[in-house]
Amino acid sequence: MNHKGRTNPQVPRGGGSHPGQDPAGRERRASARLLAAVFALFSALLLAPAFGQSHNHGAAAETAQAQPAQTEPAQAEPAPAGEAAGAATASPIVSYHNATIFTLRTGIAQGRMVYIGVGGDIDGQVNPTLMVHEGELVQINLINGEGAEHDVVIDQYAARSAIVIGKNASSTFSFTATKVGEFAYFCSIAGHRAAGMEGLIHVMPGLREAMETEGADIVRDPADLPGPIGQRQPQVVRVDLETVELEGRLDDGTTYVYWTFNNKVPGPFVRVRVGDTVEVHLRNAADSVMMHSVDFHAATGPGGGADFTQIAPGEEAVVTFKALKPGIYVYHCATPSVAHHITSGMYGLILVEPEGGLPQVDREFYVMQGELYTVEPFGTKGMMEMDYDKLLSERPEYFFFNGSVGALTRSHPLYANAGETVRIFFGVGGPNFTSSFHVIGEIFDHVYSMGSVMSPPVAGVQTVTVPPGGATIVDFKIDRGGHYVLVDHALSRAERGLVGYLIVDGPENDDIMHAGPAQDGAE
Ligand SMILES: [Cu+2]
Repeated sequence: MNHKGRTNPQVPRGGGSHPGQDPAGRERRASARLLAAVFALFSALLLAPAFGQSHNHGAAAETAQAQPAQTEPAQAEPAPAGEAAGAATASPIVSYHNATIFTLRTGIAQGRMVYIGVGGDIDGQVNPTLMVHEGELVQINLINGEGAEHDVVIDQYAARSAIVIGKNASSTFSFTATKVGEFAYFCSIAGHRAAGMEGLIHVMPGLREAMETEGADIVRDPADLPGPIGQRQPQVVRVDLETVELEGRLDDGTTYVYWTFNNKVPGPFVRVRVGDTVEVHLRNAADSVMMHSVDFHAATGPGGGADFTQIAPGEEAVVTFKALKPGIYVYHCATPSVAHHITSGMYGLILVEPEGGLPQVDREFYVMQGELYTVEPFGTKGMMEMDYDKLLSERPEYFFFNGSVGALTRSHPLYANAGETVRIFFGVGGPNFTSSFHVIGEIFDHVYSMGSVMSPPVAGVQTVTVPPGGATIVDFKIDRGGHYVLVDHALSRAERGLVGYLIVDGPENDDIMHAGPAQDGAE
């Protein structure tokens, strides 16, 4: 299981595929766009099923090792069509795929012979229109649903399936959609096309990325963190992390291909106590493009674990470390170019509780700040492309909490009640910008400066500075209701997405603050 020291020559070890690093950058960028487009498509099609196979992982990883990364698997070995598109991911053969897959089952609808879509957007549709983009590799699986002989033919591409004979027989074929337009697919068995077995394949011009406006929700809910450990003896704690690349929603109508731990930004909040042994199982999803790894700032040892966890898609690595010092620490991917991996979303926090835990509060939250470097200016619709030059010269377009613009305003504000004590574990993934973290309308009662819980907290703080790769803990009691605003007090960044709400239920007009002049005798 432990792949330490193993290298995979088929997959570039970082750097190689980053656009903009060399004079050939333009061309590479173009291919990266294509790759990204293809990937986006695949993440949509296959991500959910990819999770279902996590238990097969060991075997899948071994098989994937033997697969050249460049193989076009859909052509190399068609998946059994009877399993439908989703199940195709169970085979590592199609893990590096870059095909758009449709599955059609033959059947009868309203007295006519038809094709019926299986899985994905076309599920259940009669003679579905197959939407693809120019240049995409298209794979069509045909399943015989009722027992008569059938096939699928697309004349314009000179593409056709084998004839499927007998119920549940299946066949698969693929072709590259080089011609733009609408073309018929149909059954070539005599009379079947006229009987209803005909549909359209619509090949749209341009890359898919230009059309995509929606993406997966990659936002980590700030309330999504494990509860306090408190009193218990040190033990072995297993941590499962999966590196997943997916097209996610960056803003309304704007997406980006995030690289994540466990599909969200930041990655899962890891909580252990001092003296625990942390056994980290890092799995790189089979449909990843990049190698990934993990560096725990809470660990003592080479690369914080990154030296033992550089893994190719489909692989798994295990590294174990002792949590020697309590504190709040960042973890992040440490595969070159590290800045690229971090900006794309590969960071999270680990809390190593001191013996007995932290003082109790009513609510705890998990917030991390990051910035993103896109070719397109802030506010552009469509799918964003990472800009390596901007990354190197530290000129971000986007700043955000928890992975996207609006993550902590529109989708997941922090909620509390007046009178409660609140704690925010706040970290900066970055990769480059130091945060001047502040909650507008509040004063931090306690700040665990520099993330240290071994030193006494500082009392009564307005704004706390948190460097990239650093974290802090702030506690405060909320005295009254109202909307409070989380910001980096370098407020230009709020205009680029960096803002969050703390919505507090409770009386909003009281003697601590109220509209108008001081009231007689009250103050
Ligand atoms: Cu990575």
